[in-house]
Amino acid sequence: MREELKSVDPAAQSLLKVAAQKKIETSFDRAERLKPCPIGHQGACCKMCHMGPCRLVGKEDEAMGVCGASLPVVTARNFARMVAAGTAAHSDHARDLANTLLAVARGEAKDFQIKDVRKLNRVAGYLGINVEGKSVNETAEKVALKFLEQFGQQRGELAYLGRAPKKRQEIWKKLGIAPRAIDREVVEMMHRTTMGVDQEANNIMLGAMRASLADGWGGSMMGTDISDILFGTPKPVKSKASLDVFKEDHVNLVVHGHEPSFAEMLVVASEDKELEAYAKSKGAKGVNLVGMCCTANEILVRHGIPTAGGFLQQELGIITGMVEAMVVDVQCIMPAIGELSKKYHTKVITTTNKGKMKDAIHIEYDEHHGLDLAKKVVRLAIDNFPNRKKEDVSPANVKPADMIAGFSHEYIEYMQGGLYRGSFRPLNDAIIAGRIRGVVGLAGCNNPRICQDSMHNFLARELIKNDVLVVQTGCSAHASAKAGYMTPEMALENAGKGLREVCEAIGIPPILHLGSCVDNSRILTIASAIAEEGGLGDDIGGLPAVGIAPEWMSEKAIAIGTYFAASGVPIIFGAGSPVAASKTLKDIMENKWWDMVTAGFYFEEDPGKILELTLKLIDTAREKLKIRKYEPGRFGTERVLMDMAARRAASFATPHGENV
Ligand code: NFS
Repeated sequence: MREELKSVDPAAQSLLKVAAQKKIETSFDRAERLKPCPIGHQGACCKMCHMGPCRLVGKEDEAMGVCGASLPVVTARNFARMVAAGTAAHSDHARDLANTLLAVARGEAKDFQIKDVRKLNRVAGYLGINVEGKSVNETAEKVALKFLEQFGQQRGELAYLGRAPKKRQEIWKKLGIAPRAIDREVVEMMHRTTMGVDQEANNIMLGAMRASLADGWGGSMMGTDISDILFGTPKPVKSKASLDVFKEDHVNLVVHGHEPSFAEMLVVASEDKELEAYAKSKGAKGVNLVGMCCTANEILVRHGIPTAGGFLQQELGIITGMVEAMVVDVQCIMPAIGELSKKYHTKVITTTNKGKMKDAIHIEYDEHHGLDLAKKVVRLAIDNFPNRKKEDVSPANVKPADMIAGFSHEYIEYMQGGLYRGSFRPLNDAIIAGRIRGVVGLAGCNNPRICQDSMHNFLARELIKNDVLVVQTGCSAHASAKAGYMTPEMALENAGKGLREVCEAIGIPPILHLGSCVDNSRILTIASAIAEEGGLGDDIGGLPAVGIAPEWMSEKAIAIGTYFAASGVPIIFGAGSPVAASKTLKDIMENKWWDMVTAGFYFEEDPGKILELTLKLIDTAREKLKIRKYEPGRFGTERVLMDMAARRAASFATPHGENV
């Protein structure tokens, strides 16, 4: 297949050509070579016990496993297990962060500090912890312990459910899907879907919603909040995105994976003067730290560290021949990079006992010695610089795109009214007036079975053209960043008139980078704030908002999609349906869920149809809310309150000293 059909990113295309010339097989090639099993792909393969695996082919009401399991039950169980796995991934990430917060609070992890005390106090408030008379560390300890309790508590419900609008909480209660504890919901889902337990598809899917809510309003939300407390709440920051952020004259160190705490230490170590001198002694000008996947998003939104992109860039990064070391932790790390690294001088370094890899060096991360370990890794990368082979160096030769990232709930609130009067009023008013047609969360992975970034980029462009405000996370955000869509100027040229005016007035680009995939929780709290601000109903359900993951591949994406639907946001996934085998499942997710949680979950592969459905869902929500009918091109002549230049002059100092 031609490179242009594999990716729309010119840098990726260029590296794919290098791979082809060198006869290096990548995931793009393997996706062509390995056709997915059609039965498993649609959710019709049951391998819950050793009487099978059973392939449930044939008519929906006739297909059956050896035990008698029906097709809807098998499909629902497979889906529910994906939700449980995704929830486990995000939540285990949060657990590690909660332990780090506890260690910091107790003075046992001296390299970290509580960077955002304001956020700590706000979070303490959500958790019902009285901060009066307590030192910062005492509050942090209480918060960390409360968070850890959320995993295994035997009574009650997750504390963060209280952050959802009252109406939503009532819906969850009525359906019996309010999660009790994170671990419990994951364990229960595994139990219910094992051989011979839950035999009713609708009930299994209710369980899946409950487990997913333990992710969205549990693990993911905690992950976001603890990261903000420890490492700082994001605010706009400038950076660059491309496979060409590697520097030929520097030691290139890639940090890839998901958890931010070691990455924070690597940021410090990569700027260490002694290590810089050491790099110079080896013939390099310094150390160039670059991010990949969601770790990239974490250090991008807080420090402006450039990103080499998302999931499908990891092999291509190594193929540039310029990566001295790739440090990985958990999730979305392709096993293929171990073998690939042997063809180059690149060292792959694993950092957690949970995720080891053949052909990698293992340096176990421990927050109690974070900086020392980070320095060890940087030193290792520097030592590897002289091993770089000139003949292997293949830059993509595509200028990295400029970008602005770092829009948090707190910042969006702030920019609509300042530090003490922050609100969502201007945004709500703009939606009510029809300047903004609706809001879309564009998120999720890349998948080598789909031309890389093609759907993300198409949808981002078309949505803003249709006056839809786009918020992005994960690899979807990387796609827009690389395409140069995350600058106010670029995107404003393409946005519809109404949206453009609002963006100029409050000083935001029409495509907002909200962070990593756990930061999808920011979208939940923003949606709650919009609902509570007034004028757009009193629930997340019913808002003119849609979530889309057009190129998904991970179980985590399924957990995210499910918690959004269960929270009232309709969801559309591209890249094929894991429940396609069962019409009953399709009916449950597209129709019954509307009656239960006021949102549906759709699978649609055609990007044009995804766009159409998104706009239809938004317009229907507007109609039901009885707000002004959206009319394209209605706005565009009125006075601009504060243009982008003025807003910039008001300035925000980024951690790297640039003004945004
Ligand atoms: Ni999300 Fe982030 Fe990317 Fe997909 Fe993987 S990196 S957690 S799962 S591939 S968006």
